[in-house]
Amino acid sequence: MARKTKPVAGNNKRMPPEIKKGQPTNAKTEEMQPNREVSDGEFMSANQGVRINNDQDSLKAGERGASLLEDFLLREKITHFDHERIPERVVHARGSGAHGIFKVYKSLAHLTKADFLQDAELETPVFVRFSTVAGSRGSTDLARDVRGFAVKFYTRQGNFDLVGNNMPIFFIQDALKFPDLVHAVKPEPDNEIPQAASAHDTFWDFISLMPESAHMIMWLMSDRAIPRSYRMMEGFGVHTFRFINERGESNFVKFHWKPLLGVHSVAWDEAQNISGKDPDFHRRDLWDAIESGAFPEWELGIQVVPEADEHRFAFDLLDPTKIIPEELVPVQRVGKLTLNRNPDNFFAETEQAAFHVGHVVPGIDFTNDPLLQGRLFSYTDTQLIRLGGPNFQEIPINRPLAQVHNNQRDGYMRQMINQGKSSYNPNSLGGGYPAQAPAAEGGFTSYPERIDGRKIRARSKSFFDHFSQARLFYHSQSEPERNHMIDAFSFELGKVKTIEVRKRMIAILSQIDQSLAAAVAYALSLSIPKDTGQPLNHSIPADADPNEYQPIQATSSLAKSEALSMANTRKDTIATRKIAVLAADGVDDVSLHAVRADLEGAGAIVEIIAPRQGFLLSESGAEIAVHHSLLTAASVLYDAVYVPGGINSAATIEGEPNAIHFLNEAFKHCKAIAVDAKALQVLEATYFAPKLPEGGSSEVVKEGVIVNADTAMLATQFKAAIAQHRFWEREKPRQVPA
Ligand code: HDE
Repeated sequence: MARKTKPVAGNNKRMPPEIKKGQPTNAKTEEMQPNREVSDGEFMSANQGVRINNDQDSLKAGERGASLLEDFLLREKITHFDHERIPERVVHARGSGAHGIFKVYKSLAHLTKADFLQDAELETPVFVRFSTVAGSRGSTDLARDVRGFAVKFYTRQGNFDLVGNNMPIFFIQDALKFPDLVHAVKPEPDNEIPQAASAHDTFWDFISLMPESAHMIMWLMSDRAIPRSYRMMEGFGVHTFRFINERGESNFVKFHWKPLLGVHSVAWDEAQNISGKDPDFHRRDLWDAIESGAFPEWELGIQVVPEADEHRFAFDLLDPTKIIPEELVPVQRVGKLTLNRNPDNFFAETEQAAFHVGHVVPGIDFTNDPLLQGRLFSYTDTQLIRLGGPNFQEIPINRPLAQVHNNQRDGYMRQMINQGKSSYNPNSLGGGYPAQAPAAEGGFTSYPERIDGRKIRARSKSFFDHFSQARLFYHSQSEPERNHMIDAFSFELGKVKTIEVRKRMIAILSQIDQSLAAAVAYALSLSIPKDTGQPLNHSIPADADPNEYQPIQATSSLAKSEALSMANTRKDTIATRKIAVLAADGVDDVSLHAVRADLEGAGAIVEIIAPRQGFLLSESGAEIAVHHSLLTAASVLYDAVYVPGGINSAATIEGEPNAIHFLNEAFKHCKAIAVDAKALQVLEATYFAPKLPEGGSSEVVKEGVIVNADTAMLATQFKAAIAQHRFWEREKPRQVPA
């Protein structure tokens, strides 16, 4: 290690030699460079720069004496350590972030003057943070929950944050109810149980009294709430926003993110297992994909509604519990987001990232959605407590690439050194600067929406259809997806102890779909309650007429929407899918390598799992590196499994209970399974073997289980099966004891 011999003034301000080996850079990641620290080859120093000679022993009064108060090195180190933690986010505490870039496909000038949406050549740096909502910072990634999908665009006109979720709607219609919702879903206040789970009394108590949550609950009980990967989920801006063009014309817009790998989920039983085997599953998946160069990509989609069409729909565009079905207003794909660089430091970047739905640029504006309006207050407020003061925008990950000049001053941890005497406007001593920018120079002007109304605490009647889109969602699901929802409701309500709450939920479900309500009621040994005329909605102002607040019955103009079912997602790639190969000494070289090469050629990640760590010896005596032993791997961490041939290998795997469990579980979770016909004995040891045709056929393809003696053909069939993601039809018998 090349060490400096003499202290050099300012040596700890030296810029690191390069940003991060092999990682793409962009204007934002380069702008953060002066804040990066690299210790390679450097001496250790205290915070004031003095070099440290002994970092092992505190200063004592004699070798066995008490520590001295004088020990500034001990005090500084311990004090800093004591203050290492900041409050976690009150919601969305658990998350993972990454840097990337965004490019629009072609100019959207006809819709918006936003600078970053004008030029297909322009690359806008972004930082994205994905999150769960309810759990704390250390909770499992695989909770049944909404996922946050927050994107910070560092545009030339300032930061634009699209702070969205992986579901296009929300639980409540008014921000005033947000603290209630969050209190209900968080662990219960007496014993702080359960962590990162909605399956408990307080959540369902609240939901069962709030029919406006019906649509969101359908999404939450669907497989969307247990994504396979952050890279395989959609994102939505949720609220209706506005685009404003140069002529000052406004169009309503809904934002979508469409993942290029398709939208995929895991099974609920699998999610619960992953939570134990690898609670960092999504974080690891995102990190590994970016490190390996398999950069996650999404297309930005927009649904545009001309202002004149504001009242064209049966639902209110301002109601955040409603989607605009894609059949009514198609999603135009207008640009691409690519995540290509992991953060250098989780705390500095991901934890300190401060998103705000109110960070907008000229060309993008708000609507009166009452949820959006409340959010416009909350996000700055929450950073003040979480990041400790009003200068959080100066933290490297938050500071814009656009220049900042204003008369805001001082406060905790101020970094900027404002020169000059004047910190007010108007001023003459500072030459009148900083000057207000005319709109033509990028000065933000709010859309002059006409508003004419009385000051009133009330809700528009147009917000009172709570069930038609909940029904549309349910009816748009494939049969397996509907079954999963029935199971999810039965699970969650099954964890609720208060029978009254269960009953109220059945009453709500019966407003959405009778067969759904009946199936869930059956699982709980309840019946669908007769219509007693009792109010369904309990979220009513004190002096209001309860009838005024009850849901109205409406039918959607659509019976189904294809876009709502994950069954209709793209299934044309196996890129980044993880494939386990169960092998042991004596594995057939061709059977292993040919299939492996084919899968890897298609972008999949293949890992060898053997009885022991280290390496195994193939039939020809070649050493093959082992990724995991059967002890450290689990089927729930893979998308598919392959058993290659080789007499000794097959005999060993057949005799390994963990390997047979691996296959049984992969079958139970409906994954693609391929077995070289020369290893058929392994398959015969599984639980599901009897479901294959008699006689040990050398070619079987059934519900994603492939047996073939011809490895080339096997690889082709296997790839096609993996691209399908899951074979849910296998769930029917539901007999697998894994
Ligand atoms: Fe948030 N939300 N939210 N939210 N939200 C926060 O801000 C809030 C809502 C969303 O990765 C907090 O910095 C209110 C909808 C994401 O850092 C807080 C209301 C949507 C993230 C807050 C909502 C979101 C947050 C907590 C109802 C989807 C994580 C920490 C009016 C469109 C951002 C923070 C990140 C975070 C308030 C509803 C998305 C407390 C009051 C709807 C993705 O300010």
